[in-house]
Amino acid sequence: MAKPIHILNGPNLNLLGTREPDIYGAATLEDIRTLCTEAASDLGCQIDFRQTNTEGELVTWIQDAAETASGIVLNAAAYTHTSVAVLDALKTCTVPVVEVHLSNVYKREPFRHNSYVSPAATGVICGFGPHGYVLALEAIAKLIAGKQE
Ligand code: CA2
Repeated sequence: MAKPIHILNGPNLNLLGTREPDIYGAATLEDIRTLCTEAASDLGCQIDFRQTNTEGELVTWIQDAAETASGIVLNAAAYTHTSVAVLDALKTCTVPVVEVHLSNVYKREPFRHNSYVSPAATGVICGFGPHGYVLALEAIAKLIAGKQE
């Protein structure tokens, strides 16, 4: 049985769909979970979809995923721009890591232009809303399939 792709979401993403629809759209995190479940089914892979508001929990999940996942889709939310701990945890991962942001962070405030995740990520997707998660799953599925060839 292939390992699942872990989809890890950081702080405040549980509020999606309730506030700031002009920036983040109307979809809730549950809508994104459903979208990812459907995309994973089409791609023939399993997912483990989670959200946390705490930095330590996110770090622990990244450490766990390094052992138990075939790849990581990570929207670290605000920790993207602040967390050396998240970067250090990602550096221990040998599986593909795709950094995802719903919004185009480069069109926003300058403090969102720096990412502690990007130096440890295989690739970055931002600005495509929830569809970015599907693009990230497709990218990881392709990388995993390429390794098996
Ligand atoms: O665009 C993204 O996906 C972000 O990772 C979202 C983070 C933000 O700090 C990053 O710069 C970009 C914020 C997530 C908070 O989401 C909320 C949604 C609704 C209401 C309040 C916050």
